Amino acid sequence: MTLSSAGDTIFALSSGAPPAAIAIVRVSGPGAGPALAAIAGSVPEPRRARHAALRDDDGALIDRALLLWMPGPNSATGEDLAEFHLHGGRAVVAALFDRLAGLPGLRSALPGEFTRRAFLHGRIDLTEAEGLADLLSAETAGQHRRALRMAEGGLGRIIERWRSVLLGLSAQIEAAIEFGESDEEVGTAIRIDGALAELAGEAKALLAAPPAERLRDGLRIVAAGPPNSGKSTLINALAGREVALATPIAGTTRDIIEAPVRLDGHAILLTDTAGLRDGAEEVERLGIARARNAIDGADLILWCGAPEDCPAPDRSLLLHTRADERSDVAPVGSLGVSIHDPNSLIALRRSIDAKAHLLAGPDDALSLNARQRALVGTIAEELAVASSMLDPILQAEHLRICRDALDRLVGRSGVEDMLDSLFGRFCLGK
Ligand SMILES: Nc1nc2c(ncn2[C@@H]2O[C@H](COP(=O)(O)OP(=O)(O)OP(=O)(O)O)[C@@H](O)[C@H]2O)c(=O)[nH]1
Ligand SMILES: [Mg+2]
Repeated sequence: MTLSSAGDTIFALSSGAPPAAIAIVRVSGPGAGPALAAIAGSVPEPRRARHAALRDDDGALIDRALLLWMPGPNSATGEDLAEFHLHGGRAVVAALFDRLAGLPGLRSALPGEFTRRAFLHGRIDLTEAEGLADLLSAETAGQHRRALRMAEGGLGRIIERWRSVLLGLSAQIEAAIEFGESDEEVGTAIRIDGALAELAGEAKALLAAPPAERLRDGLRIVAAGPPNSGKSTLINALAGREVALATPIAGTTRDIIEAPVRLDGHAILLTDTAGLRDGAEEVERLGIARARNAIDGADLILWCGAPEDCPAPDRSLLLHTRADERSDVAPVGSLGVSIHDPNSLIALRRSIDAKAHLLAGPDDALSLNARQRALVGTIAEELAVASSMLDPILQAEHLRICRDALDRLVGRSGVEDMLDSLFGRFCLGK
């Protein structure tokens, strides 16, 4: 998709689906001012709300509405921008749409096109656009706060600081290359090494934060263990509904069963798996292979088997399931749970909540998505390599690669291929 942002003017309903109390229609591009003049008689004072009658081309009244006029480049999109706040009835909105579509150079916007224009005009960088996309889809308080931090330029500002430090260091290296070795330059090299190591440390710290996908798509919590250990029953209890079949027959669950739930404010993807055992028949074996994959990809495993058999103790909560029926007591470090003992389920939820808090990290942390992590990873590596190099020419080359990765991070270069998929995530009118 190629979009010319000069020349054409876009419009869309930016508020929720009608009918609603108020509908907000945005118009962005060079035709926004003429559209206001044509429909409302004149263009209002910039950035001041004005009440006016909206009229069709034959003078018929469409609605009385509040108008906003935000001339570019100091507008959300960086272009001339008009907003109509009208009554949110379907026919009212449809009439305004017809009127706008009849004006020369105006067309309906594509999903995310307003934000895309804001990015193309440098009003926001790519990390802020990514944060906005997450903000629009945020459902939990944690997702909201992280997305807001990104949308407000939390990462963009760090990148800008790194850029200016790197530019300064590159200049020092260039000078060292030009003037050759001397005692003074040895001093410069040490200063540069220290600064590079410091930046590399910052990059590594960013990478250590929980990935954004974990918060966006939910923590993956997987119930696993031997057949008949009560995994499906547990998943049903946690989900609060019958997600999976639970029967006394060992090998009931064959496939992966996923249930997105909200537990104490955390978005969680609960996963039930086939019981692990040797010598199962073909279909069950396929299910067990899937169970092992789910265990590998889990953020947290609810392990329902013997503690010594747990495949990943560092990512597991050890559970002593069906506790009411057993004569043995829960071993140290295991939590006894019984479906018939509400207190044990409350204790389980508390343990899950504590783990989820740890996995999600503090609410004010910056969470990087896969694209951002790959680039920050490159930066951390290149900085480490550069600081270990003695040859300033090679050092300069590694710093150039770092600067290139920084440009990609904020969308200054090499991002054409991902813009469609990013802005396609936005709703119409954003
Ligand atoms: N008394 C008692 N019975 C339980 C408890 N949890 C599960 N059960 C019973 O144990 C049997 C097996 O439970 P499931 O949840 O199907 O076990 P599973 O681990 O999913 O089994 P597979 O899918 O075969 O691997 C069922 O009859 C459950 O009703 C419990 O805490 N107490
Ligand atoms: Mg089961």
